Amino acid sequence: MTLEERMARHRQSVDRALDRILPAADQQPSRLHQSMRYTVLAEGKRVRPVLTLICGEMFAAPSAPLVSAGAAVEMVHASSLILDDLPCMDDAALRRGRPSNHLAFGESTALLAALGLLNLAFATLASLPSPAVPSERAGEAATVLAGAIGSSGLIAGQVVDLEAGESVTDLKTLEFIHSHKTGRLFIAAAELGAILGRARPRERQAVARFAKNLGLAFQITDDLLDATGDVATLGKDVRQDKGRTTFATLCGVEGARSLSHELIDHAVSALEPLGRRGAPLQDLAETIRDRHA
Ligand code: GRG
Repeated sequence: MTLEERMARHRQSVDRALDRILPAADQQPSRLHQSMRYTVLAEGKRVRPVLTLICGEMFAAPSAPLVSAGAAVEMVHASSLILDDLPCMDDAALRRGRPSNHLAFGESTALLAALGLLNLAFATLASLPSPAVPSERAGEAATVLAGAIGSSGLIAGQVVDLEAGESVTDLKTLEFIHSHKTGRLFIAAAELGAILGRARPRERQAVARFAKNLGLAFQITDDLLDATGDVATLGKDVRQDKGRTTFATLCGVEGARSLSHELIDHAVSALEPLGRRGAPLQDLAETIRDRHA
């Protein structure tokens, strides 16, 4: 199976699970549930849940719980997108090719939808225990995901990003921001697959190192696309980073590109302990090296 076929299959199973897990659009309070569905079910790349599913399959994780874990990761990601777009944060007007959640539903509903999604993500992990998934493993998955989001994870990255504002930031701070805002959820996504597949510590460490490097490379390519891409292809505002320090402004377009390639090389070398089993992850890394959207 090619990587494209594998990714399409994973995206489809995650989308089906999300549709099933999310409250129906007409369930009261319907505006809130519409708002939750609006961002999660909009067209996104689903790269984080795909990472969960590829890692889980690599370690023969049971399929249904693996897909649910991928859906939980995507709900957290969508929650972070809604929050990130709010006027008090990045104040972005366009997301996933549509008006941002707060522009479509109002700020208070958007905020509550983001909280509803977070809650639902953890409820989904709490429902994993079954003969195939002992409760300690579901608990470990929840602990990893909570750690990735919390005040030492995405939230830390966002706070430092907001504090930096438009002042010039050094490379170390920029790396801190994005290894937290983006990297931490990539790592958790990969680790959830490894946890459900009962990977050995060395194997879990390998996928976590892979995801750490891939997450940062993904963010750098995001900066490059913001600097060089267009709204129609990306489905979100471009040149949003104007006035802010990004990898592209700090290192120049070529410098940022070579940094992202270097990180992808590191990601691929992290897979060595996995031998041939790491091939789908290596292919995934190469799609990010070449990404245009
Ligand atoms: C409590 C969940 C939570 C978060 C609070 C708001 C916040 C802290 C963090 C913001 C994190 C964030 C939105 C980082 C940007 C990461 C990024 C590269 C987003 C774009 O991801 P893609 O390109 O988007 O995968 P699609 O739409 O394809 O899924």
